[in-house]
Amino acid sequence: MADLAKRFRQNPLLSPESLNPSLEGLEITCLLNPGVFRFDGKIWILVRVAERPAQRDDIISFPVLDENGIKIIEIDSKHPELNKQDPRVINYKGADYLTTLSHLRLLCSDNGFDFYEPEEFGLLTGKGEDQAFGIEDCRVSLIEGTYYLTFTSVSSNGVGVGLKTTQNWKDFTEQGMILPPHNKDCALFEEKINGVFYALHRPSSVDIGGNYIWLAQSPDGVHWGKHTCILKTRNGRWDSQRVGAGAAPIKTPQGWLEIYHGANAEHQYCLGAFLMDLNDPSKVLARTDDAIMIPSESYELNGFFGQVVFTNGHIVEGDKLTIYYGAADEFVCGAVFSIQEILSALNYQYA
Ligand code: MAN
Repeated sequence: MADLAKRFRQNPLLSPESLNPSLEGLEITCLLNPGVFRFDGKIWILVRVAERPAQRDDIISFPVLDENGIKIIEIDSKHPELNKQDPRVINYKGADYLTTLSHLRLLCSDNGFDFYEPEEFGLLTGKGEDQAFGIEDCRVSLIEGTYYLTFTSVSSNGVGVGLKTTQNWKDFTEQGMILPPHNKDCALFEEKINGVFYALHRPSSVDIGGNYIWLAQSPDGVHWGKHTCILKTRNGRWDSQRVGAGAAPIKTPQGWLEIYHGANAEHQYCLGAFLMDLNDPSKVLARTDDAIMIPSESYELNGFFGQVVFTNGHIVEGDKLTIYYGAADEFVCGAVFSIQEILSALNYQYA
């Protein structure tokens, strides 16, 4: 099947050089995976900013957070107990660390492609032991006048889902870790179904099981239970190794439409879609056989981690779905889809 995305001709919209680092001595390495929402008549993105010091050949250095703020860890790059195969993660003396530290930053736009950083909003940075390696990949869902921010909290304790809520983007209520490790890719439905909050999330299992999408329910949007596995990886296909939800499901007459990412064994990240029953989203009605967006432009193929299109934020206007996405884990880009075209690509007899 063809790639259904109409990429912005302005892509990439933002690159690491577009913003200033949060601290002297750090560089922005990646600008990626924005959460997206409307507020105050504008389109906003809550972008993940991944930073580290300028790298030297002989030393690997990266920031972590402790009670005094940012601390830089330095490791001899030839150390026998260092594994640095993956640009995103290193293993040193048996423990995993991230090569960059991420925070979230607010940018806004009047036209959806020129984004600027308004002065009066602060950075959202990791806080406390469970966010010592940063916070990442935030989904923003607006439910009954409150914005729910679900993001990845990373530390040596593991990778879990944190939640903050806000109404004005200045005062935030910290709701703590709502889904413990290993879990990420959590997107809340933007309305309750039969009085109940619903969320998609992605626990990972190292042994039996896999990187599958689950559905959870909650009476209040903070405490989650009744977890059920709804979408699995498919052997030998574009989504064979991992699947994870994008942003909030889109309500259509046919059902809740979710754009998701899938990765294969070569770590190529593509996008696909599935459809859930309007009344009972644990029923998956249909799924695309093929990917609807495949990394193909140079800014998607080459970057900090190439061959990646990853979305966790979008804007819906009638049939027009504008997704914002991270390309090659380094740039922020945009693309437009027709919702009808995605619905037509769904297979109701999917395997
Ligand atoms: C994976 C990648 C990284 C991310 C970590 C922790 O390795 O998605 O970008 O930093 O997980 O979430």
